[in-house]
Amino acid sequence: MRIQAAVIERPLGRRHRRQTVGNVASRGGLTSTHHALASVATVVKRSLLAVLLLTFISGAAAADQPAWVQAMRDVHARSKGDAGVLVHLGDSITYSMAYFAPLQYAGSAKMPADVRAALNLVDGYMKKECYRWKGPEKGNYSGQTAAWGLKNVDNWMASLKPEVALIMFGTNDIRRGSIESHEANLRGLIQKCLDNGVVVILSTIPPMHGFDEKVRQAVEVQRKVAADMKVPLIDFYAHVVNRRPNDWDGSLPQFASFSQWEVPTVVSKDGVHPSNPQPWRGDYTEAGLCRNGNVLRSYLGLMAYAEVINTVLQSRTPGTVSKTILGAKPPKPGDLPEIETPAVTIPKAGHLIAPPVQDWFPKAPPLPKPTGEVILATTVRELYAAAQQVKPGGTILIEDGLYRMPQTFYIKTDDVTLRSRSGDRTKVVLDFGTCRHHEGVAVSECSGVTIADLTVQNVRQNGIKINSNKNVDRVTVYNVIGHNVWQRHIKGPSVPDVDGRADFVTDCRVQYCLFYNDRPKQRGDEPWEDSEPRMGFNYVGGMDIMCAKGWVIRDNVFTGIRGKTGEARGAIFMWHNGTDCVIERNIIIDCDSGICLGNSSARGPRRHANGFLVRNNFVVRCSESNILADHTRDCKILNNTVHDPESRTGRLLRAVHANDGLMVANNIFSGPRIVTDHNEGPIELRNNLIRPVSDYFVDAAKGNLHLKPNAADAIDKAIPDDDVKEDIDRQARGSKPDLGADELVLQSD
Ligand SMILES: [Ca+2]
Ligand SMILES: [Ca+2]
Repeated sequence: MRIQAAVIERPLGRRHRRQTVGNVASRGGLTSTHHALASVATVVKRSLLAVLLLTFISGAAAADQPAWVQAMRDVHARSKGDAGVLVHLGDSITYSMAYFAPLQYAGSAKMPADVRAALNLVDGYMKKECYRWKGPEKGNYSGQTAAWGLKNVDNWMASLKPEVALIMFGTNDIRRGSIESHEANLRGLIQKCLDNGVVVILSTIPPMHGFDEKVRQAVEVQRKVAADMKVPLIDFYAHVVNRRPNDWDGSLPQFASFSQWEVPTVVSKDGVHPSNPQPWRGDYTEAGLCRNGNVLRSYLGLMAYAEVINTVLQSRTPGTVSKTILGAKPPKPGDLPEIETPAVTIPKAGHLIAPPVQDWFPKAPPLPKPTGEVILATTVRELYAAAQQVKPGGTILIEDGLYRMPQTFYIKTDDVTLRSRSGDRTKVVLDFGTCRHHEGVAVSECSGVTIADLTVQNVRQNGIKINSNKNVDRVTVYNVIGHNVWQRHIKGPSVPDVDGRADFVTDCRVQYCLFYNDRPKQRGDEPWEDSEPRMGFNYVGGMDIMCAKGWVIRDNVFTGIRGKTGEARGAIFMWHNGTDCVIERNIIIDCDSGICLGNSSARGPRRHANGFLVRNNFVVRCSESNILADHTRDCKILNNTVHDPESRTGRLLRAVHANDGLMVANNIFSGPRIVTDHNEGPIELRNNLIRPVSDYFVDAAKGNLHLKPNAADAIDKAIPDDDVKEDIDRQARGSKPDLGADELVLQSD
């Protein structure tokens, strides 16, 4: 008898897959079937050795075994059920045909040897029909609770004659009732089973979107009930959250592109039911357990039931599963192998994202064909390899597709271009939703890099990181979409002084980009603010650049970049020694803050912006600060159209602290007022229109602030200025320029 027990146990000294890290002995499911075949002979030899060892130490092992083993043996001694009858009592998570039923036809499933051995044991013992016992007559149904279980368990015991019951209730209980009533009903249900000689396996419930605390309380109760009543426990909750601590929840924005069951994490898009993505159905290796919630739960149920057959029903010595799956120590993140990234999925047709583009937004002229070495990347693997191989001046062309990026993508080679082959930025999406790092594309220790014609999305912290502190200059970001990036779409940190003098990141260009988030930032978007929530989930912005010199930021669109309480950082936020930059022809709609020169929370001798030119921008409803000047020198804010008619703060322009030489001229501030009363010195305000003029604009609701012919107090009312020869559309201003960013050019002109 003990020989079989030893076969179920993980054989000692087995080779592991290369990626395996940490304490593999504490969990099952790592070894490929190839290894299993190769090691059959070894297993047999070791089994004999194991028998000898187990015989020798059997006295000690009995004293060591979990309390539930003897307790369940005593229950089973009173069994009135039929041998081999397993019932699953539960709600829709159990009723699903994706749970447990697929094990009946798992002949070709990808199973490590220990899982295969458990399945062989169950197959040989359990009545076949139990694989497919689904429905209220069989003890499981959608929407049900432990109270329902308690009410019906007598009927099930009479009609089904179970020998073992695997019980998981709670998900509906806690949505409708108290933890206390859940506990009372669960205890009642289990007690009835035990009183009637039915062996119980209890399972904790999985995490559920929006019910973090209540689920945790229920799980604590379930653990305590199992310990008190001496029944074996599958800690499903721990198996889920330890495998995917930050992204078990399929309703997270990074999974937006997947359908309900296809999310590659453990809980489906409804945030409640386990997922069932096709690529990992029948994959009982760690790759599948990490990504397919029904595979994970089936695996746990299988391993647990096999162990109960082994130790309780057939009175053998407990195996490894008694310590791992049915023990108190489910795997921790560090115990698990690195998740392999599957090859890119190339869609059959169409765009991968639907950005909020309007037909009047600036359109990027196509880039010239690449010169020099070209490397084509069509998979995630090839993409990362290309970044290693590319030589200075080379181009990495990316084939259309959605690329799930497993780690930060570094470019460290001078004059490299990273761009899509098609030139369509909506068809090459670098998605960092399942990335193990918090930054997307990073440029480091090199200059002259261009990133163009693609999308960067679902980044927890910085979408494009210009590591300006590592000697980076001349970066161009062109026709790029940034989507759902939860700190900064582009970040340039400070550059250390050289010989006591300010140093800079010079001559970068950001043009024809679209940066947008689908909703305000919230808890759970990125780990830093979760752990440090004093900014109220407002630590999010568009571009946040320090030490910029000679930058040009033009023809970009920023929209929906907002924090939880409306205090997000600027769409364009330039500070800490910024010098001689041009910010023009940008369109900023419904962000919390628009163009921010300076940082109120970082004052000191350094000026934040020196010699900046801010002209011909549309800034729409960015109420926290539409345009901010804070600690600047010799900056010009000319011919912008700012529209925020409902503003309570009046911050269509906000000039505070010292702004020496600031010139604000020919702008339209369509709102109640501008705020300059806390400015510490004189500034020049010249010829601005300051009052709500919504009816002057083509479509103010959508942010289109082009002038209509009735804009009487704007048309031809600007003082000509050599700094503003063109408008937001690059149309000539002529001798009678209009106020604001748009020159109304009629056919007859
Ligand atoms: Ca004019
Ligand atoms: Ca125009």
